Amino acid sequence: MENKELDQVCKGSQPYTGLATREIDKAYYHSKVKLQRLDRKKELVKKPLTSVPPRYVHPDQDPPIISLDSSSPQVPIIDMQRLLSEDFMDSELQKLDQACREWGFFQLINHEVSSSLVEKLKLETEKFFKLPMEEKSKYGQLEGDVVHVEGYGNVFVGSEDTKLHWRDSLYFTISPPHLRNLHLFPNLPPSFRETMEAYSADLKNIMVEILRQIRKKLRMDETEMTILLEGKQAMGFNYYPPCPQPEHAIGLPPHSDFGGITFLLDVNDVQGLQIKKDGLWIPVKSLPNAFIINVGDTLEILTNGTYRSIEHRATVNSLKERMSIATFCNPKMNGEIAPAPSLVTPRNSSNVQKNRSCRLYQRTI
Ligand SMILES: O=C(O)CCC(=O)C(=O)O
Repeated sequence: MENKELDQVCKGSQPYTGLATREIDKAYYHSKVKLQRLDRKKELVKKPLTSVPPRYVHPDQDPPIISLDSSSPQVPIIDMQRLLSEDFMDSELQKLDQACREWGFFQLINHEVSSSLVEKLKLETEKFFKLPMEEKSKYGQLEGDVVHVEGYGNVFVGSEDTKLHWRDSLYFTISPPHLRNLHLFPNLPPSFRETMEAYSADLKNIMVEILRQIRKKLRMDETEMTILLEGKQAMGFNYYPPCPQPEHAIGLPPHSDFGGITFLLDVNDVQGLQIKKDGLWIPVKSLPNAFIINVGDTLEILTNGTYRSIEHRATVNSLKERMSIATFCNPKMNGEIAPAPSLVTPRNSSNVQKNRSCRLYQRTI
């Protein structure tokens, strides 16, 4: 964005747009932490925002039904080491099965992704979001392209009337490499790229193991997970700035994920994720060194509705910025998403109605 245009936005003579507002969000954040030296742009918005701009207002949000304390219902915890050990695998698999049926979410601990790799990715992520806006804008979403949601921006902005989310995100396909977006991935800072490649490979291994366990538990045929095992992996880096009226804005509105499973990593230990369980919004606090994993629509369909793809949302707060990293294990392109034949019986054939090709599905979400 040109400085002149930005100046007008900051003076309030022009409606907010995604890019300008991000600059304002950033300035708001910086003014909160009392930066010693304000540059020209930040000077213009020295006064922190005291209300949410209209395009960001999401009225009538359901409040979380409970606050987060030790008596709150907790997302089940699955221990990867126990899942792989002779002695405990049956009981742990039973827990995994129950978590996917009843919650659609679980926290995975003892997963063997090295904590140094995870910490490095968190640092690289923070570094990326703290880059000047001009730098980040180089990775901006392309318009008019089927892959336009890839890149840096406010994903899923459909038109000028679309309500915006209190979030910036960097989203792209990382694997298989030939599906990477060439305007984007090779240009990311090299240390960020290398770290995320190593992380993505480790998560792929965990995904393969979890899907293998699920297949075993549900007695699915060998090939019935192929659509996910040969699928593509995408990464979404989320940045939620502090918000002056968190009750009127939303970081990410209620949604379910399209793919097989999603791994969520909390970057800076600030709570924001809420999941809908039995009609109520429940806050989820991630455990140290854990991934929050959820079932996506494709796995719900594949398992003929046995496992549930649960609605979730990201809330924001007035004091702290929040960052998270979502890694999506999506089905392969052109595959047919349908219930696994081994799980369909005359009695349950109508559990899941959806049955369409991935390409069509991806276009219509
Ligand atoms: O940041 C979060 O807590 C949720 C992220 C999420 O749901 C997503 O990226 O799809």
